[in-house]
Amino acid sequence: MQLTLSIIKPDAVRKNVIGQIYQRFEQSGLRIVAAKMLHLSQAQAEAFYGVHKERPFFNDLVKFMISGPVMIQVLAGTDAIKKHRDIMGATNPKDAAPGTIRADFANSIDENAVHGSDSEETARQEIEFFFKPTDILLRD
Ligand code: IDP
Ligand code: MG
Repeated sequence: MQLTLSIIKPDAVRKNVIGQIYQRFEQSGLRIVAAKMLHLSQAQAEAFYGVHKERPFFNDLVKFMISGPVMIQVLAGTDAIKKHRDIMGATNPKDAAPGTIRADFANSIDENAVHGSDSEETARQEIEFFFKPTDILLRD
């Protein structure tokens, strides 16, 4: 059993496809064990994406991530981090395999519908960034 952090980004929330993306999680065997909708502040978005602060796209990424509400959830399951990354698809939707979330719901590399943790360490840090341990409701 593993936990990972998922964010449905402002473009996908604007498209009204939260439910369709949740269905992908559930169909792949992942469980939503915590969730909240937030409109991130600039400081929150800058801190969350701090690892990318030297990248040329950082300012645009932050601006996009605060352009509207996001839906944030913790997903649980066997091999959840990789399973989630697999159903998300590649960062650039042009490279994303057919049937992945980004292939079906993202328009561009800048506005690519979803975020997912990429390792056990980032999953732990990213979950902690948004949720208290008591927010996570594990069950069988
Ligand atoms: P990931 O979301 O697939 O893990 P990362 O490399 O961690 O991809 O990049 C974080 C986010 O930054 C991406 O999801 C995307 O929104 C944005 N991003 C990454 N690379 C580029 C780029 O080359 N141009 C514009 N935005 C980018
Ligand atoms: Mg990443």
